[in-house]
Amino acid sequence: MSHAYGPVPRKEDARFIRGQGTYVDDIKLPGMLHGAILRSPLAHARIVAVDANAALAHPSVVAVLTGEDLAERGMAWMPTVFGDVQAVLATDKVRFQGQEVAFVVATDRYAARDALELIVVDYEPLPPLIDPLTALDPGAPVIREDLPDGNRVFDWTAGDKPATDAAFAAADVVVGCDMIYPRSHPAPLETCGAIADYDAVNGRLTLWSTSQAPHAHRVMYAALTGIPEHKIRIVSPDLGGGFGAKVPIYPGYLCAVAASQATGRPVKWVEDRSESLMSTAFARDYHMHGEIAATADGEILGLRARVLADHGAFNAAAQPSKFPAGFFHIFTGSYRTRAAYCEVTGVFTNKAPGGVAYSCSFRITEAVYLVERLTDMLARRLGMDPAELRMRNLLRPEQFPYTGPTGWQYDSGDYPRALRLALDMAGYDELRREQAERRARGEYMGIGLSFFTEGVGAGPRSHMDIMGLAMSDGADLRVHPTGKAVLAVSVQTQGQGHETTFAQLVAEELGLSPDDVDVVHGDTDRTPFGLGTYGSRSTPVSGAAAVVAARKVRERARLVAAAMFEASPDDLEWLDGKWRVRGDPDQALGIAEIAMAAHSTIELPTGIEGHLDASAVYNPPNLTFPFGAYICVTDVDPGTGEVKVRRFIAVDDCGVRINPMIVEGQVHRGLADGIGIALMQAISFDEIGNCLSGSFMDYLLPTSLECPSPELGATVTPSPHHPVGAKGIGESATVGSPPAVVNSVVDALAPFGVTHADMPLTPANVWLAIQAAGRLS
Ligand code: PCD
Repeated sequence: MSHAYGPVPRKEDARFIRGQGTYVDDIKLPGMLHGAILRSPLAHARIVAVDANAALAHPSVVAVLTGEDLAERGMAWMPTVFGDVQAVLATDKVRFQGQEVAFVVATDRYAARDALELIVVDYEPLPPLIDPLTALDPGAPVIREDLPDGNRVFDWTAGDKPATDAAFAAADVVVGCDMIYPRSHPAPLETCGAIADYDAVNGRLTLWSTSQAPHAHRVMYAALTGIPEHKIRIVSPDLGGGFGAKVPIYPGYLCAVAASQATGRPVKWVEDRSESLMSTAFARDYHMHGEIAATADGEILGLRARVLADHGAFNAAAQPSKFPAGFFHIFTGSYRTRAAYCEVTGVFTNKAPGGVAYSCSFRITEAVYLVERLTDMLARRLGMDPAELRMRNLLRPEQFPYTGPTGWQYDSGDYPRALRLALDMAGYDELRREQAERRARGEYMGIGLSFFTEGVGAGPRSHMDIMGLAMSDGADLRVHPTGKAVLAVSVQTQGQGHETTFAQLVAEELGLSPDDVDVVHGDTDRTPFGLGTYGSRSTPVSGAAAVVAARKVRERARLVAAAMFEASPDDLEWLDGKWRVRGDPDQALGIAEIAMAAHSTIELPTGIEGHLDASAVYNPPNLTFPFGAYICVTDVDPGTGEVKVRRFIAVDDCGVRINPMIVEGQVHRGLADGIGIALMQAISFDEIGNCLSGSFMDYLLPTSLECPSPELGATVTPSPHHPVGAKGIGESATVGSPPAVVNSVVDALAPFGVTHADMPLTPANVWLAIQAAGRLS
């Protein structure tokens, strides 16, 4: 019987709603200095000279670091999470607008900013490379002279080409399209920042920083600074959102470390909004050509895709190292197909580095968008209803576990049930009738579907690592004598409520109240090693570790309880949160009583040293595969191109829900993300590489005005390999919603002959799509 799962109010909210959270920028240390970064105004230029003398003469300036200064410390370049290198402060060239060139340290933040203007940099402009489609042209400017392969980052393929070609040859219909998943940005409300405090006497570095992966970061800092790992403490306090932006380390963090070492004082660096949008991790930027092959009656036979991935100036993608295109090759989505094949080429351009998994489970977002757009196009070509076409091709429940044509093994699913529920909730047939009536009146209403499958919870250590570190996570569980527990985990919440849900996981296993369990995270001195939070992996991996540790505690408690009952452990059963003597359920001991006994002087059975504490390291056997069926209803004004999202129906299946309220909150958030991406957002550049999206005036965040109150539904198909059957949910709605929105808008515009339009579907882009189609109804 579950007693701890359920819509428990979030424990962390008590401090957040009272303004008592502690974010990096709230921390003030005695003698702390402030750093600011001088950034390149040019996208591509050789650095001839940097003159910092005037800045150094500023009365409040304590130090200025240039690339040369860092080079002397061996810190001018840093590793990226994907095994490339990235300039911390540029020495040779600048490679994107906004790149870090110098670091000023002053007694206050304003003086540091002012002094930036006193630094004189002599740049020799170089031709910029902005359009990824020209990156591999013979005459293209070379961005990375340090690498052998010109502007090519990687070539990567997955699937079976001959089998796919054969499937296409056998098809009655082939539909193809070029589509762009634009460069987007996670844009957490709290930007990135750090405070470095180097203690030269003890050789210890304490770094407070906005980090989704404190332990992995510690390994990187150790390699880069030469400070031994056990002398480095990373503290990631409350985070105001992460969304993947806080997975990499950034030059500003390292500048703070070097500056603290140089000045002997703590140094804080916090980026502003424009710096965040222009220089920290972008996401997506996939230029795709997709094709789908089918029979005349709508049976999907094959899929293929060719992708050009714009990686910016350094390959700072954050995803398991054996997968340069992330998990894009899950692009057959939720459908049966005979074969599939994809080719992805990554290129360098003069843009900010990144390629982070902004709510995308490592590029599954791009993959879902591709297959869901193609499925809709196929339906249109065949004159079939898109819901019917999907229903016909969805994997069937009896096919699970299902191994797809590009190698994924989906753990569990009942797809038709989820789609049926979404159609029922939407009143689909009625919506189609309404659409026909409106069309007859010259009103443009769209109904867009998407069905997605994600793979989250990286990952099995046999084939998933980041920087060579296998993706396992530890959990330490201590049970105090009075039965109150403290769980220490390696992952780090950014707002998604781990302090509540992880307490629920432990409480459920031990028959405690979630209030009796505190969760410690975000401090490498107090938590076990693990790879951190992203790719919706906390619940699948670290949550599993917490459950395994709790079950170890429960087994120890069984032995102690047996000694207390003077019974054999085999005669005990765990029932209703207590150990009981089988056949005599009134004889019962809860964890609190057993914990007190384990700490007392009673004689314990051999093999039990005392205490109930336990720890675990969890190596997931597979990813978990959440899925969902989404329906978006839009109204489009063809005169202005304005899109209104009228309704959004979302049925999600993330297996067993620990806290359904938090799960729904995650879905709300992800739907807003997806509406923003589909309708409003792109980090764009002019032809010489000026970033045109450096503020929230140009890079729009969706608000309640653009987002309807979503109508949520749930099905529960437990993961067979997760200890409690849970799958991740954090990114699902961001993955699943953009294609539903775009399919809806394109459906609305069908009478004009519009078959596709690239995101973001801003009023201007919608209007242009109507004009380009050139057919009025
Ligand atoms: N859950 C439950 N149940 C289930 C699942 C889940 O309850 N079945 C819950 C948990 O526990 C948590 C949440 O829910 O609390 C979530 O989870 P998951 O799915 O596991 O996830 P995680 O790992 O925790 O997290 C992560 C994610 C991500 S990834 C992202 S982007 C985003 C999301 O998360 N971010 C964020 N969400 C969020 N929210 C918030 N508020 N904030 C943020 O920032 Mo990446 O890769 O990083 O890009």
